[in-house]
Parts: sequence; structure tokens; C-alpha cells
Amino acid sequence: ENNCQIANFQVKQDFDRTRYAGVWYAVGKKDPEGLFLLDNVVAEFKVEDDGRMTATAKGRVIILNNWEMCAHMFATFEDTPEPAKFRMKYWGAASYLQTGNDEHWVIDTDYDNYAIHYSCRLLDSDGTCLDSYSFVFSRHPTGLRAEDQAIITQKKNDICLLGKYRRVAHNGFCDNTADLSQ
Ligand code: DAO
Repeated sequence: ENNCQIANFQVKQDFDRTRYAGVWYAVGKKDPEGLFLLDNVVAEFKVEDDGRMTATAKGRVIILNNWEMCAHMFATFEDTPEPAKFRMKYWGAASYLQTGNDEHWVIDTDYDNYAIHYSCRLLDSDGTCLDSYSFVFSRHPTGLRAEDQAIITQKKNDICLLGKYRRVAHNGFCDNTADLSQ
């Protein structure tokens, strides 16, 4: 049963961060209020020597005076009792970029092709979410495989966000900036 209370949202069982590591291309996004990452969003997850998960990401953003740039972002993940639920601290390579501390839930992934993430920033008193964002990731910059699309549609429905996503374009805007591994 699903009443859109986020406590009922199923996340990936026995989440394996080592298999999740590597490059993911955002191909779909449900934006939060005051969205930040627009498109050309690529994230690289790592498992550090101490076992903690970290990520670097880049994406096209528009800051302050309509200045368009490629943002380079860093994130560290704090574990929780549920393996697929993390607390994500993030900040930018430049001080004028966004910083934050968000939930980071891996709703589903097959590790090799697709992943869908969810983050609730503002919980309503009834347990539903007032301000969320979600990424659909693919291992392939070209998008999801046909066989993964039905799974993703089901998961979007499960987290009460069906119809709220937009496509995330990859047109090379961030390709000539420093690479993700640093
Ligand atoms: O784009 O509005 C938004 C929300 C995303 C903010 C967080 C971006 C930086 C960290 C990304 C790491 C991997 C998802």
C-alpha cells in the first residue's frame, strides 16, 4: 500500500555501494524548489578506503546574474541503519555554488544500467513530502534501455512522482572542463 508517506517508500534492498560505484549519467530529474542542476549532470560515486561513500558531480547551472556555468560538486555520504539511505553533505568547487545536507535514498538500481534516487527536503506533518527531488540515472549517456523504462515508471509511481520528471539533456556543455576524478 502506498499513501505517499515517505516512511513507506521502499528502497533498494541489500544496497551494495561497491557495485553502485562509478559513473552515472542523469537522464531524468524531478526538480526541488529553487532547482540547481539543470542538465549535463554526471555523477561519479566512489567507495573510499574507510568504506565511506563519496561522489563528485558536474552539471550546468545558472547562478546569480544569469551566469551559466558548469558546476563541480563534491559530496560525502553518512551511513544510516538502512543501507540504501544516506545523508548527503554537498558543496561546490567554488564558494558561490550551492551547499547542503540532504537525504539521499537509492530507491532502485540494477547497478549495471539504471538507478533511481530520491531526496525529501521538507516533510509535511502528515508524513508526505513537500519539497523533493529525484534523479533517474543511467550508465549509458544515451539514456535508459527500453527494458528498464517500465521499471523506472513503476518506481516513479511508487514514490508519488510519476509525471513530475523532465528529461536531462547531455549536449557536451560540461565535457571540456576538468574531469570528475579528483
Ligand atoms: O539540482 O536542485 C538540485 C538538487 C541537487 C543538489 C545536489 C547536487 C550536488 C551533489 C550531487 C551528488 C550526486 C547526486
